[in-house]
Amino acid sequence: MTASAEITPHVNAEQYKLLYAQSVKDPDAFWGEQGKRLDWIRPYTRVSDVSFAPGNVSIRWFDDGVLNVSANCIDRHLDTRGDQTAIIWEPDDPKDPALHITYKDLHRSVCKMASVLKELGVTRGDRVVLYLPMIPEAAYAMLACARIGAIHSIVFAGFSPDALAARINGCDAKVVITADEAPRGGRVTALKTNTDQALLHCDDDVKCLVVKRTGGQTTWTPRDYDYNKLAKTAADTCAPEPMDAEDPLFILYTSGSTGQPKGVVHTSGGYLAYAAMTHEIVFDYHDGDVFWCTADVGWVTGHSYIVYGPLANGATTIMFEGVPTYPDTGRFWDVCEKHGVNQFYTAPTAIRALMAAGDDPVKSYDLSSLRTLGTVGEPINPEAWNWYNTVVGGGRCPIVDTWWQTETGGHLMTPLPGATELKPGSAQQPFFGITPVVLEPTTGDVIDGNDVEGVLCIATSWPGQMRTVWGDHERFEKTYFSDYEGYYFTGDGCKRDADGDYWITGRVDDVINVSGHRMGTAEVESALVAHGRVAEAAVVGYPHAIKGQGIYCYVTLMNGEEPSEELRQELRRWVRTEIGPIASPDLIQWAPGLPKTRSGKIMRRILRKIAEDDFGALGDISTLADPSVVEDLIDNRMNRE
Ligand code: 6R9
Repeated sequence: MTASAEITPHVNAEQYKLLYAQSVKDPDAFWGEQGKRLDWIRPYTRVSDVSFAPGNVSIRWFDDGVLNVSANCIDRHLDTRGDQTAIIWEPDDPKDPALHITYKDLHRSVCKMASVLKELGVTRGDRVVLYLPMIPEAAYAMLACARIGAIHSIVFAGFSPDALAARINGCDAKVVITADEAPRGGRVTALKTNTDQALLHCDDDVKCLVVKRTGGQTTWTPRDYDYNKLAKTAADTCAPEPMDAEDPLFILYTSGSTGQPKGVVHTSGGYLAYAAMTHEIVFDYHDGDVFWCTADVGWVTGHSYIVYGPLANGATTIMFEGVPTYPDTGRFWDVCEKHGVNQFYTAPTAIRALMAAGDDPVKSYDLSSLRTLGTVGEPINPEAWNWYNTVVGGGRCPIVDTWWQTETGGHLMTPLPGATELKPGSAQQPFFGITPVVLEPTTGDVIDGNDVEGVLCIATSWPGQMRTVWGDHERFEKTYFSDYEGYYFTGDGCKRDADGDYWITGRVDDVINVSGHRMGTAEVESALVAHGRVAEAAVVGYPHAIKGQGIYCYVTLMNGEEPSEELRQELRRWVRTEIGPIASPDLIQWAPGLPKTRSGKIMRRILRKIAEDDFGALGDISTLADPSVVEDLIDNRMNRE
């Protein structure tokens, strides 16, 4: 399929090949040049200093350079585009006016927020947790932290008080920034009330800065500060703090296959250069374009492609507070038409949900401004891809299926508009400087050649790579560098087809992907067993038409407890409060016993097959302690409709 939109791509097919070859042959020369995208207070003389060696993993880029991320996203644009819109804020309710925030406005608001944070005692290196709706203040707060050298850690506003408390404590935050309430899809979440609950489990000296969003009633405690009041008198200038390239910019918690979520750490220079470059090249962004990434800033996609990448490039970026289906299923297209969106970036789960609403809601809007479409978060099925291509893109707009992770800071594999012959469902080719390798899962041997399948690792570093797990470098090494020595292990499986194009096949670990949100099955299990009536639980993913994967739970109750529909509902509610609505179980099957090996290990492979309705292919069950358990589970499996 050929991309045919009226684009003047930054790279064509030949240039891609040539530049890619250069980028992997001499990465320091390549990235040394790309680092110049940024303004440096003190230019770097060293480009990379990297070791993936077990016991000694260390990743440093541009490490003697000094810069400030907020100055790169704001100040350096003031002379040339001070009056250009930096952020278009589109509120939840389309009847409310959108805000057009210029680079000058942004500078002023970020300086005010930075001054307020300083007044609260926040200094370089301190951690600040953001628990905010998708409002401009979320971007102000991110950039204000960057301006004064504080490290932000955003907690998605859909997470529960418990999850928030764990993240505040996990990074010893000095301040939590929240809002009174978060409107979304016509409903409101009481963020401040959630924060109050969370703070009951945190140190008394954690301060809470409250932004007004709805004006809804909040209770004020001695640790609370009213942002809007403080901002009135706060200085509207604030000198950007000179930061080392390797000073942390942010922490973002993400789920893994074991234990509680870990704090992924990204640093300043390399991350920003990588976010800026991928934003420009992958979306074929050009000066003057209006760019829209529909993600929430609580996820890495929002960090890199709502805030840091676009603003570093001096773009106009849209921040959308709402959901795709409110007030109706035409909302995305309404916003595209209203603001003349040129690049549109969303998740397959949203595309599938909107596809189910039919073509009419799309066709009633003028989408002729669109040039590039993007997807992220999970594999996209060809049916959804084709609908996106023909109905939304009118067959004119290349689709970039961008594969990447919280850990990678920016896109690692993706087609490039105008340079790649597109294949629905394939992430296709590595971005510049990225060296994917396919390994044999058990031996770790590199599988060369095409038409092969295995686990996906990356052989060499790139500037946007995470540097460590906050407070636990050992966990970083163990999670990403110990299974396959000398490589960064992505946790994903992949195929390389006969043409050498890559197809991500999904996680090979116990991580599931629900509506593009990463979830460790272990997290849901530990929430379930924390309930007094549950003895044991095993959680797996199963194919779900809209969400990609649904959450299937096998629950063994305590002796004497009787299964009931009420208990099922209660457990659902329980998990929602323990983790958040995104972790809500779709199906709960009562399991008198779970299939275990003689050494007591739950055989998830079998549970996965049953959840997938694929129990004809259970494989070897000879190591089970009690094979009859499996028959019972098959007989009582849940209807997936
Ligand atoms: C950016 C983001 C990462 C996991 C990743 C993979 C899946 C993301 C994908 C994709 C197939 C794509 N994933 N993009 N799978 N095609 N285009 O999503 O980060 O939340 O950390 O999730 O998402 O399994 O390992 P994160």
